[in-house]
Order: sequence, then structure tokens, then C-alpha cells
Amino acid sequence: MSNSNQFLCGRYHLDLTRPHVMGIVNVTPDSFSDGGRYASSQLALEHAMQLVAAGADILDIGGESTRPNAVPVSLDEELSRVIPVIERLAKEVDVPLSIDTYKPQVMREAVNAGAAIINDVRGLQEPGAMEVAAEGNAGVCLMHMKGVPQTMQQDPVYEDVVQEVKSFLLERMQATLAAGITAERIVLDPGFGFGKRTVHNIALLNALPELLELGRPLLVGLSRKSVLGQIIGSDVDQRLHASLAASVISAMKGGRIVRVHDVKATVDALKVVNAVINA
Ligand code: 7PM
Repeated sequence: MSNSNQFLCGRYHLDLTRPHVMGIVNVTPDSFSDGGRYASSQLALEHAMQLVAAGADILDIGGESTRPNAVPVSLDEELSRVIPVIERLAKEVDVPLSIDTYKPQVMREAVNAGAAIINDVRGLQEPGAMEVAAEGNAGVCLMHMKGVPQTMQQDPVYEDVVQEVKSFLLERMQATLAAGITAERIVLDPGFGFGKRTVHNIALLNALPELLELGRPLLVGLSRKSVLGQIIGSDVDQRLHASLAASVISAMKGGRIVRVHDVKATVDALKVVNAVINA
């Protein structure tokens, strides 16, 4: 077993030799009722508990600030969405909690509230983010994105997408190591759908073995994404089977964490992958 499968995050030591499932928990205001903040916290908590019962190894909690085309969320709004949920979950569940944010203040308060992983779609490039990540012992996920969320899907162009993503991840990993964060606390993510067209996403999925040469575990987020919709021609609520195919392919090609909405189905699919990998 290679040491590069160990992922240290907070008080957790994950052995990623077995592919792990990260369940997505979105904390967003309920648009159908005026239930307010308490209602959306409650919904997120209940959803998170269901994902753990379904076998999630990690929970990724996000207040929607990182979403492409999303209405920008203010710092105070993002904090008031995610921090109460993290505080409660840290007491209720025994899996590492990840905070999906690029904002240093949200990272700091989330870690203080019990988050074990900082999942940053900007790869700790926001001023102050690297320092906050280095303060504690949280794990970090460094993701590649080309451009900025508002415009990144408007005809992104690459000469060689695999080399560009690989160089970027190497540079961010080196910056993170230089800040005093040890290699075992780092996972890398090619950032599917973040400034990539379908051909780029497919090329990256095929190139996971090459990205593994960077020496750290890879996190893959393809669940329900538009690249799958492009391939099968379905709306976002009809992408379960395509998402399962993507998770299976990711794990077979060396991906070590899959970030998904549909945890139970993914856990079952990856059990089949494991039976084959371990044979
Ligand atoms: C609209 C478009 C809504 C895209 C939500 C999304 C990733 C992530 C997201 C990923 C890591 C989603 C995305 N995607 N963090 N956050 N990797 N590390 O589908 O691929 O949830 S947001």
C-alpha cells in the first residue's frame, strides 16, 4: 500500500486505498417557503444525517458561493448558512466535514466549528486563504478552475488541457507545501466543469492516471454535471445513472474521493469496483 493514499484531515486519518464517497450538502435558503434560516439549517442537517446513514465517508458542506453562475453570496450570509450546520454536525456524526468555500473567513470559522477539510475551488489563491489553511491541521482540496465562475464556461480554450491542469495543480501543491502544510494533508482535483468543455472533461477523466503522478490522491466531482447532460441529453434531475458511470470510471482510473449527490447508489457501485480492484 502506497503512503500517498493517506489523507490527514483534522483528527481523521483516511486510508484512501479504498475509494471514498464525499456526500454533497448544500445549505441554501428554501425557495418554496419562507421558513427562514432555521428551516434551511434543519433541512441541511437532516439531509446530511441521511447521507451518513447511506454510507458517506465525508460530507462537503457548501453555502453556494462557489457555484458557476450563482448569485454572489455575502460573507455574512455564507457564514450564517454554513457555520450552524457544521457546529451541529460535528457533534452528531463521526465523518470528516469539508467546507466548500474560497473565503478565508469562512474557512477559519468552519474549522473552528469542527470542519476537518477545506475544499477550495480556487486552490487557496484568495488573499489570506493559504495562511488560514496553514493555521490548523485541516486537510485541503486544491481544485483547478480556468477563469472565474461568472464567465468560465464561455468557450474555454486550452492548448493541452491535461498538461495545463497538471502544471496548475503542481504549482498550487508546491505553494501549499511552502506554507507549511504537509503533503499528507493535500488532495488534488482537476475541477470538472470549471472552465472546461465536454472534450476537456473527457480528456481529464482519461488522464487521471497521469495526474496521479503528482503523488497525491485525486478528488473527482462529476455528479449531475452538465458534461453528463451533454453526453446523455438529460436534465439535471435525470443524471443519476450517468453520474454512477462517472464515479465507477473515476475509481477504476485511480480517483480516490468521489464527490456526489447520490450517496447510497454510489456506495453500492463502488463496492463492485472494490471487489474487482481487490481481486
Ligand atoms: C452548479 C454548477 C452548481 C456546478 C454546482 C456546481 C466541485 C466542487 C463544486 C468539484 C470540488 C457541483 C458544482 N464542484 N468542489 N464544488 N470539486 N472539490 O456540482 O468538482 O456541486 S460546485
